[in-house]
Amino acid sequence: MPDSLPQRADPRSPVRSRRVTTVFVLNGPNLNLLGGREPEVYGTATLADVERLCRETAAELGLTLDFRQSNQEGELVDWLQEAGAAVAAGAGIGAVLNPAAYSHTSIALPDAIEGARLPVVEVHISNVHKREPFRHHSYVSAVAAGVVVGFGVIGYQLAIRGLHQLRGG
Ligand code: CA2
Repeated sequence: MPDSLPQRADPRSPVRSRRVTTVFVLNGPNLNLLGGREPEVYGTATLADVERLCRETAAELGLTLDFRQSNQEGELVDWLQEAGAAVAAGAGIGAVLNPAAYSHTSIALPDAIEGARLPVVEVHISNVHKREPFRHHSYVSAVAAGVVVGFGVIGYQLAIRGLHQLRGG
């Protein structure tokens, strides 16, 4: 074959199996405080503990974990767009998102998820439906592929597994 012709990837090539596939886990405002106050609502695990749990689950599924937390709505929007671009490029399966209080207030987060065509599983540590009425509605749920609520921090592991299954296992 002449050098000038583009080389097509051989689908049986071992190079394909070396592709890194990322699962993003994105956390919203105040989740950096986990493990401190309100243990009766959120348990005693810290966000670093949650990251360790997610890393274990991602590794079991052969995924690379990209774990982040921000108190800024705009930064979360940027990260959702980044995750969407990774999925479009075949380098990511989607995102597990705990939007925290922005679940109940933000239009920008669901707009970003839809705009980026990002598969998202929404997770809440507490059972928001057992709590104050203002926590019963999430704008994110309408654009999420699935929602995991009330299982404590184990919910993150369930969400990663669910997202992985939804994306074809
Ligand atoms: O249950 C969840 O995961 C929430 O997303 C947590 C948010 C809350 O606004 C949502 O309604 C439900 C709050 C995250 C703040 O976490 C804290 C942890 C310890 C101390 C204070 C806040």
